[in-house]
Amino acid sequence: MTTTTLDPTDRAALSQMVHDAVAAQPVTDLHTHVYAPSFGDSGGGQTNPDGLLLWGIDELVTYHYLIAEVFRVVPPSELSYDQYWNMSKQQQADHIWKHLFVENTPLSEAGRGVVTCLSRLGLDPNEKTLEPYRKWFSEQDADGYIDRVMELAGVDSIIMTNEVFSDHEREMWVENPAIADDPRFEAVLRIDKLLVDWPAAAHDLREWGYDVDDDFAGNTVDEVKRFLHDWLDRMRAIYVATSTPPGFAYPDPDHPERNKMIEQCLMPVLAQRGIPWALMIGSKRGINPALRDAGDIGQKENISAVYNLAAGFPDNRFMVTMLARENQHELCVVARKFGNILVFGCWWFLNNPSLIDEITRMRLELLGPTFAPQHSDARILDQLVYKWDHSRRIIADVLIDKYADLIQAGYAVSEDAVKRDARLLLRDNFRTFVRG
Ligand code: FIX
Ligand code: ZN
Repeated sequence: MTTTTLDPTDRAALSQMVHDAVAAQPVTDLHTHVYAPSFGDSGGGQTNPDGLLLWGIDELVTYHYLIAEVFRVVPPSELSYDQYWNMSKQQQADHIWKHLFVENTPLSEAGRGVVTCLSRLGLDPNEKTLEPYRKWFSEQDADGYIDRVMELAGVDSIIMTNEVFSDHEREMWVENPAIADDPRFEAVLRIDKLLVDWPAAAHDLREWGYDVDDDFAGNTVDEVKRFLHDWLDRMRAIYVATSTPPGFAYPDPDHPERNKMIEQCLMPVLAQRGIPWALMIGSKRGINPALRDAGDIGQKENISAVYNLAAGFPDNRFMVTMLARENQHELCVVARKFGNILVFGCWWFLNNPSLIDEITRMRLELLGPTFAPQHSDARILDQLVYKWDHSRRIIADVLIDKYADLIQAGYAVSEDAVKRDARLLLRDNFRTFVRG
């Protein structure tokens, strides 16, 4: 039991104590798009282009955030979208490296992230071409590299996003139900299509042997529940996730089948199994479809769906993240009213230092240490290194100010308390919430 309490006037000691505690705390990365190597390794030297595990310099540099950014430097009038997409992955990476990292300064968060990754891996981030990095990455093996990245990032578990409505991924699960038996990874059942496009999802379920009707008649409710149980069992999923459609509402008078899906299928199954539903609210997909994954935006959504669900299903638990900066304060206020809500992450376009600082400060002031401040949303394994390096520093800086305010008010801040709070914020709030 370390009962060191701080000299209230010693800000430097406080700062060191908090940064050390946050840096040392293993984090469970509760939402990523990173896959175990058993899903196919397309990283390093591009061994398997159909693999779902992405890593290495060409993947890092062609992250969809950077694709969007390079088209601001070299607009489609100079290099059309088709010309870009017809390039090889290496040619795409060379194009981005030249225009965002060599001829311009990588001042964006996604740009700085690549620099942080390379530096933390012990490489010089100032190379004029990608060849030196390609050589280094070609000498790494996926399994050992995963361990190295997790160690550098301080990540104790990589929580995947497993897309049951992706034919490519679903077939892997059907062929090999043990595909995710890798202690470094845990699975999450992602079911957007069930909520976003029920008729299309119903067609898929019928193809897979579930007796469902578009109008929810007959055995539909029982069969959707069977589908959910089957995949929750197969994946041993620790929660179910949905990126909700624009204008998401609950209840939604214009989408009676969505209300039924939630009320009669999803909520009963998740309550019975004691696992949460992660609501990811505020994306608007494909406003520039030529950019593919980079073509989405975020928009303000109606907070009433969140409090109607939390109030309407008190036996269910809801992880909630919202994509619009404008939704953050009201989400905190709603979470104050419902203990079955876990607010999490600075999602996607909020995953920038200025907004992580603002949002984390707001959350601590309204919720205390009862939320999960961040997830990486990494699509490429190596990104864990920069996303957690950057976020840990900001979370620690915000905590320092909050502890300083407390000390100023006369509260004795101990090293144990600081370590406990870091443990709650970076791992245990989430772990406790998914266990229920
Ligand atoms: O819906 C999601 O899980 C989003 O995070 C992704 O669709 C998005 O492309 C992303 O990776 C954001 O960081
Ligand atoms: Zn995501």
